[in-house]
Amino acid sequence: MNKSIAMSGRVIKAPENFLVKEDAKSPETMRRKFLAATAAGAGLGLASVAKAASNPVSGQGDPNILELPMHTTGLGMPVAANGYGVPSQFEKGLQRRESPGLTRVSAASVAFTPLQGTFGIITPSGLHFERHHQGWWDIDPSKHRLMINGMVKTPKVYTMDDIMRLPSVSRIHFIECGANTAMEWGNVAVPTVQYTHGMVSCSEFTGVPLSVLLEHAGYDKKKGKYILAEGADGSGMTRTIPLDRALDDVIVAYGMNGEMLRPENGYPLRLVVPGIQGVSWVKWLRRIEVGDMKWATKDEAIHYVDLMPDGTHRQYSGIQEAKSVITSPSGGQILLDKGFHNISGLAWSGRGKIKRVDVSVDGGKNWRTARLEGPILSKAFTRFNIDWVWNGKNAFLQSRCIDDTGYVQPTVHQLREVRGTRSIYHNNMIQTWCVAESGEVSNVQVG
Ligand SMILES: Nc1nc2c(c(=O)[nH]1)N[C@H]1C(S)=C(S)[C@@H](COP(=O)(O)O)O[C@H]1N2
Ligand SMILES: [Mo]
Repeated sequence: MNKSIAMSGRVIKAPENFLVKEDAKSPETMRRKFLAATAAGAGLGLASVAKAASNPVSGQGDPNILELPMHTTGLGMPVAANGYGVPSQFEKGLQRRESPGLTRVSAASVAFTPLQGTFGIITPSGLHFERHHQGWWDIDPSKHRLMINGMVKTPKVYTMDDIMRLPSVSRIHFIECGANTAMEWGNVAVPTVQYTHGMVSCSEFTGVPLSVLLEHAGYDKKKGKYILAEGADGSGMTRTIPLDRALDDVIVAYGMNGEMLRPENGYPLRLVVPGIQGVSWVKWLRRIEVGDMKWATKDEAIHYVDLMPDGTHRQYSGIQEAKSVITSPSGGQILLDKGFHNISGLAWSGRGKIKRVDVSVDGGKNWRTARLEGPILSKAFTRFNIDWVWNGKNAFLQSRCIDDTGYVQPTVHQLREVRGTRSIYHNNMIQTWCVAESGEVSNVQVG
């Protein structure tokens, strides 16, 4: 049981009492076994068995002696012991992680969000995935500038102070790297949902609508068709975005989850392009240019193109189509026992709101509709839950979402029919987790 807890991080936790190490033949263990047997006979659940076998208050030791724990008798920590609060020492296992060997240097890599251990729809900022092409920087905001130029009446240069005086909006949106779930085009060697799906996160972003800045500069309403967004890091990150989209819901953001952006996520300024793949969410944003043609920069001509089955390349395929995944139970976890389990997961669509999520426990033969937890927001994570009583036999867990355009998340075979197998980007197939009779959960591909 200790093993399963270490592997799952947090999701399927045994009651604390089960963590007590025991000598198989000690009188204490014998007595516990006896109590367990009687309790089971009396139809009591496991949790109550555990309680009966240990001190009712401290949860450990002799049940007949009332030993109050230190946290009940002593003086606790003072306020502001952590000027900036940090998670409990018992939650240290929950970390964003780099996939070893994915890239040659860590500065051009990705650290994945541990989706198996987050609740609700907001990704804690410290667990937000990070993807850099040439490392991250902690840029001095007093020196940072944003230029708006190109086909505009008055080119502008803004300081951070200038930007923070302007009207702001706060919106909750997911950001997903186009390469999320890329490994699933091939085999199923990726063990956990952190690595299969962890290049997606969801935060509340605060900033100025790009439309406000474009209006200020007087963009060319007749000839302007696109904008180019440029970052201040050495990767030369430049991305074309259609002007109508730029004027719609794009934000020049400085805030994330109630505070300034984290350096890894583009401090002090990044572009938020709801529904569009992560690469267009240019970090350390320093320039927006208005133009009348697509720029075909390196990150849209060589990279971020989809190789189709007929050998052609699909370009500018930016929208992240509807996708969902079960985060618990998920690969690498172990179910401790048959019986009741809550199946929980996330769904999102780059085109709008999630309308429905169905869940199958038999590899897609039968489906039940899951409960969507509120709020259900456009281009944001939607959390779903559904009850499940596991009979202890092999099970194949899948989730399938439908967005408000009516689009249905495809199976792996449906996706491959259209896209072939040689793509990297935009894999939104239905994910399958196999629950073995041992309770071990692993990544598999079935129809
Ligand atoms: N300037 C700059 N912007 C960038 C990148 C970068 O390397 N440099 N990486 C892009 C990619 S590929 C992704 S997926 C997202 C990741 O954003 P995050 O690190 O906040 O998760 O940032 C995008 N914006
Ligand atoms: Mo990305």
